[in-house]
This record gives sequence, structure tokens and C-alpha cells, in this order.
Amino acid sequence: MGNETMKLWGVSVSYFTGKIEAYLRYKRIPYAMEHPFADARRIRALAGAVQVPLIERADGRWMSDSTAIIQAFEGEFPYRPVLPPDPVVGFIARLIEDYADEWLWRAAMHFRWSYEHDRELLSRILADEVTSHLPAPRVLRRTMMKRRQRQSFVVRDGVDESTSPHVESGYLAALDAMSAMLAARPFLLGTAPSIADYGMMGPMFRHFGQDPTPAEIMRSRAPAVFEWVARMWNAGSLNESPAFLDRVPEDAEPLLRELAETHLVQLRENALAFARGEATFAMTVQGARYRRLPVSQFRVHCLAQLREHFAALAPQAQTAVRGLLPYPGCDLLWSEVVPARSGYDEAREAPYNKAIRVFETHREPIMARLLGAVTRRR
Ligand SMILES: N[C@@H](CCC(=O)N[C@@H](CS)C(=O)NCC(=O)O)C(=O)O
Repeated sequence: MGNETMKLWGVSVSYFTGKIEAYLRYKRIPYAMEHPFADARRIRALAGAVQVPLIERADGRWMSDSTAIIQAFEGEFPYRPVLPPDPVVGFIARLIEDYADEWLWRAAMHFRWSYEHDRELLSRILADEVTSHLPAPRVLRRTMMKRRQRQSFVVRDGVDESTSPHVESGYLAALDAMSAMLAARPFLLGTAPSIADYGMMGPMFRHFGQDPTPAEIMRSRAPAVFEWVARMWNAGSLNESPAFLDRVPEDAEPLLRELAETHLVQLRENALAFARGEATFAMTVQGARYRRLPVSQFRVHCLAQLREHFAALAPQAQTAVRGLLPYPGCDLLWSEVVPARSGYDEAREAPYNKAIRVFETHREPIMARLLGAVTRRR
């Protein structure tokens, strides 16, 4: 399998495709990108869900979920590891990745689909890239794209006039927290990129760093993050061997506080609602009230994974992690205060399992359902 070129099913402006592309480039794993949507029926059957990124291996296996893909590749391709060897730094790196994957997503979608200029630009790019196989004029495909994305990922993900200031403040907090860390080092946890950096590349690269409204904010408020995005993209040119910190630096405190106050609250309320069998839930984060959010089975799995990671740490490392997270509610990482049985990947085959989407239970809006049916018939 030495010279295998991975087939990366992805989209050029996607959060998780950008994250995995940056990682593959750093690891010098060759890949060729294709767009999955014209082949949706076959891909759904083989991979479990039509989402990006997916990796199709030369031996016919399919990989999904950027976190699980990176973990599997770290075993298969040891060159330039991205998992810090210190167990405490390693756990915190994974936690930052999870916050980047699952919390900053809402802000990224809001900036892209709520601001007219961003929405017009991105709907044009996406309509051409992912729907040009559909027998409908571009103007219709573009309208459909705007409506689908806005409904699915902004309106139904709890962003409205009362919550949008808080959603936007989450982006600013991430910029400020990263700037504090990057003032001391080229990457978040050392002189080489770790899984924390790759997690942050999801939102910061293809969304915040490229979509017009958040990119302007990044350039003016956090030039060090803007520079880091390019450094991450070019990390393949690094010659030095990776050097990760052997302790979590004090400058990580604002980021850890922010993720505890936001992402961990969402993980908790989502898992509680999932355990009650509910389809939606409410939460209050940093004083902002989100009245109706979709329950995510996948995010219950995320919590279970973090808990397993914590449970596998030696007692001394567990104590150190707890010391770094002295905020209310962090106990869900180390105790059963919230049930976290997701039912996803019970056979533990990830990333070679059948994927589910983050909001699997979502009902598609009518236009998307109709066009999806056209896609499926092909
Ligand atoms: N947990 C997955 C999430 C992948 C994901 O949500 N990808 C988005 C695009 S960035 C997607 O394909 N969404 C499907 C859709 O919009 O229908 C990962 O880390 O790879």
C-alpha cells in the first residue's frame, strides 16, 4: 500500500475536508479529491452517509470522520506524529479538537449563510461544485443551496436574532484565545502542529479564513491566526522534527475556559436529551438561551470518546487534567453524571464503519428532498 493515492471525497470549501487536507499534506500522504454528490446513492451504500470528507482506500475500504481518520492514520503513518506524547497535553489536544469540530461549527455556518455577501459567494461556489449534475438551472440550484444550508445549519441550529450575538462572540473568543497561544509558539502546543491545530483548521481555514465577513474580522483582530492558517497549510515544508510541549502552557487557559463554558455545556445537554429520547433540547451558554437545538447522536459518541480517553490516563495524569479544567460542569469528562451511550460504532470499526451525519435526524427541507430524490434515482 506504499504508494497508494487516497481517493478523498470532499468539497473545496468544506470545514472538515479542509482539516483533513491540511493533515494529509503535512503527513505527505498522497490524495486526489473528487466530489461525492453525483454518486450519492453508491456512496451512501458504501460509506453509510453522504458527507465529506470520506476516504476510499485502494483495497475498497471506506473511512469516515476526520477524528477517527487521523487517529487511524497516526498508527499507519508514524512520520510526523500529531498526537503529543505527554498524556496530559495529548488529552487537552483532543479536547481542543472536539471543541473546534463540534462547537465552532455553528458560528462558521452562521457567518457563511446569514450574511448576504458570504451567502451569495458560497452558494455560487457550492452550486457549481456539488450540484452541477442535477438537471436544474444554476439559479434554482443556487437558491436551493442557500435555503438548505441556512435552514439546516443556521435556523434549525438555534441561531436567531437573540442568539446570533453570542454565536459571533464565540468566534471572537476563539480568535483571542488562539492569538494568546500563538504569541508564544508557531503552533498551539509546540513547534509542530498537533491534533489541536488540525481541529482548529476546520473552522479557521475554509470558513473563517476564507468567507468574506469572518476573514475580514480575522485579518484585523487576529493577524497571528491568519498567519497560522497559512503556516498550517504549508506545514509540510517543516524540516525540524516535531517538538510538543511536555505540559499544557498557561496561555491555554482562555481557550480551556471558553471550551468548558460552551462546548462542554452543549455536550452535556445534548447527551441528556439523547438519553431521554428527545429530538431537540435547550441550553443556556454564557447567559445566552438557545431554545431549540437538534439532538445529535454523533455528539454523544464524541463525549463517550473523550471519556474513554480520560479513563485510560494514569491517575496522576487524570489529576493534572482535572486541575486544568476547574470550571463548573467539566466533571462530565470524568464521571457518569451524564449517560453517554450513543449506539454509534458499537462494533468499534471506526473509521472503517458506516458513517452518520452530525444531525442525522434532520428532516430535509422539501426542495432538498426533491433534488435528493433526483440524485438518488441516477
Ligand atoms: N464528523 C465528521 C463531520 C463531517 C461533516 O459534517 N461534513 C460536512 C461538510 S464540512 C458534511 O458533509 N455535511 C453534510 C451535509 O451538509 O449534508 C468529520 O469529522 O469528518
